[in-house]
Amino acid sequence: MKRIISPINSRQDRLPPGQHWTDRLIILGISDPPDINLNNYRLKIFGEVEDPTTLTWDDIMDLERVELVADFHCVTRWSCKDVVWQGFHVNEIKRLVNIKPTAKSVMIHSLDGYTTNVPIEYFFDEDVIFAYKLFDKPLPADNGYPLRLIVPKLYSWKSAKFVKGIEFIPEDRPGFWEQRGYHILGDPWKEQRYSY
Ligand SMILES: Nc1nc2c(c(=O)[nH]1)N[C@H]1C(S)=C(S)[C@@H](COP(=O)(O)O)O[C@H]1N2
Ligand SMILES: [Mo]
Repeated sequence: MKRIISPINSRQDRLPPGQHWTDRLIILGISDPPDINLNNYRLKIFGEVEDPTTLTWDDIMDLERVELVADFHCVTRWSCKDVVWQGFHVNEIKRLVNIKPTAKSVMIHSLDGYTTNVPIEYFFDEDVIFAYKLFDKPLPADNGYPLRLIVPKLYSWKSAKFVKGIEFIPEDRPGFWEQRGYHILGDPWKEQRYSY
């Protein structure tokens, strides 16, 4: 299996300003985790793409598996070192749907009603994956079962849990927390916490 170590882990300023290390992921979500039956689970990929598609869980299991080791930085100031995820790399999506040149950003849709936006150049990055395992075990319900986006270079509200849809959009627009005062991008090293 291919192993990716996020380049953020080897930064000289590994801990972003205003953060402190914790020894585990702290569960933060807008509601309880949704009930999931993998037989009915579908991942919809749509928007500014040539070939929109809907994947079943079996389709997802057929995608090449990668391991990602990455620090995790929450805007509420805790950070967790070397979290180990497994899943598929975002480049698999390029192969599946043919992204149109008009796609400038991605809106992630989750089963709990959560959404978050990630500009296309941050989405298609070497260390961005959709994870279904955490520390070698199936992703726990609270951490995003069955599928979760991981974007190590941005604050972890961008790492959407319970993903059900990937929408390519022609213009960046705010998701759930971004509409409620969080920064539109969220770079931890620039302390882009809030939009005011
Ligand atoms: N679908 C969904 N994803 C979400 C959230 C949420 O409420 N719903 N909260 C975000 C926030 S603010 C954080 S800090 C992380 C927390 O991840 P964890 O619970 O695995 O530690 O999930 C992010 N992803
Ligand atoms: Mo967060």
